[in-house]
Amino acid sequence: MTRRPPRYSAAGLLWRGARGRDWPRAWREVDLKPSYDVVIVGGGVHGLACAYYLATNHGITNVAVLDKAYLGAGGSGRNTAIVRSNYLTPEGVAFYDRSLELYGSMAADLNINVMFSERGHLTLAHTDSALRTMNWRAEVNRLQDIDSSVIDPAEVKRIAPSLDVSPDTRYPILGALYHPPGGTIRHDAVVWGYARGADHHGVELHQHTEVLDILVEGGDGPGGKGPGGRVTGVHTNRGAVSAPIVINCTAGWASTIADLAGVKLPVTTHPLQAAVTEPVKVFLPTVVVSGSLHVYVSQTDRGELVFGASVDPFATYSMRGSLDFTEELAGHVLELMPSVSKMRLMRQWAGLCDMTPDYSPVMGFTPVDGFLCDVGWGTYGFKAGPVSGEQMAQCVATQAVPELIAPFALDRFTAGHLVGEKGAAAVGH
Ligand code: PYC
Repeated sequence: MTRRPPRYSAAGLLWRGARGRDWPRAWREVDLKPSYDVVIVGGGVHGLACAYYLATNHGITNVAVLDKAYLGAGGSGRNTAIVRSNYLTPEGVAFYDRSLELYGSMAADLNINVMFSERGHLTLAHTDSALRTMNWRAEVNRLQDIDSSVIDPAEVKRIAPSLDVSPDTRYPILGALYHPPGGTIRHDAVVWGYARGADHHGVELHQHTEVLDILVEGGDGPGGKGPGGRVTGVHTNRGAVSAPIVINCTAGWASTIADLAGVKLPVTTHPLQAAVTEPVKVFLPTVVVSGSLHVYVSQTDRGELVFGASVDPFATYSMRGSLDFTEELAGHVLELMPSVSKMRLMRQWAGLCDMTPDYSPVMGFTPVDGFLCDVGWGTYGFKAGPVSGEQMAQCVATQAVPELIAPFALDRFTAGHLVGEKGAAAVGH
């Protein structure tokens, strides 16, 4: 089934807005069927993008996306909406660059205003070793035609005048990696765009549908699960569903969902906190990241500053904000931008990050036939949503691992082929 997303004229939008009703549902609410060709666990950007590309690129529409909460309730709604492709490894650069490309055409592709703002991205270096890493990244980036270069403090000041670049600060800015194509995008619109697009192509979206078990037979582990087994479906709080393919697209619960199939993931889960200020006149034209000071900041079109810091140092599934975080954040932000000292924080939140040993994801097939993973995103998940969906859909449709995600296979941890991406982190670890 293919239905086109509704298109409204400006007059139609005004009329509906003024009446405040008569909006058609963005996606259907349907009964859960007893079987699908593909079940996707997790209704965030990754799961929805995968469903969308299964339907649009490969004509696979008998697909259910299941989420235990609402669409976008997890990492997709709890990030700081930064996108970029200035990674450290050639594998990472190629992969995130495809994501940036898909983000760039998303408004037209999905017919939704995702507010993509290619405002540029500065990663500050405060030490000689940080400057060396920035030069390394710039070299790797440029070899792959990514617009990325190291600039000096005077150029940093020209791009972001509110930064204190004087040499007598506690952490002087020695230079920065400048990546003009990086920027921000409205994260919830991305979720809604993929959800609506997938729905219009016949995919079913089931919110408040929790996966309680993954059904596997013939495996080496307890209950016939684990390596050597074959997936047959899932058990949910709304009943059993059979499916020959189940894809784990969760964040936060990646390892617990994989455990249900008898697959062990090398993942520990840590909260990552963020905060937003009251709105002020726009003064920060670019995204600014300081790995050494553990802070990244951008200004929304409404004028709020959106901040993030390091992942919390303990493993937990709690998503509570903490005073420690706000205190440290405020201290570090003021080192960089003393002029914002009077701004008030409005809100803080946390998302969950599934950290792998090399800070790269786990994508593709697993030792359980029919059970695939798109997980282990650490602090890079949101920016990878579109490309992950596209590539996972291709993996399912062709039953072959696409080149772009081959480096991120689960067996790299036993084969010793790690893809070390810690040096590209905006977030302290
Ligand atoms: O890698 O750019 C990044 C990032 C920002 C916030 C979390 N990760």
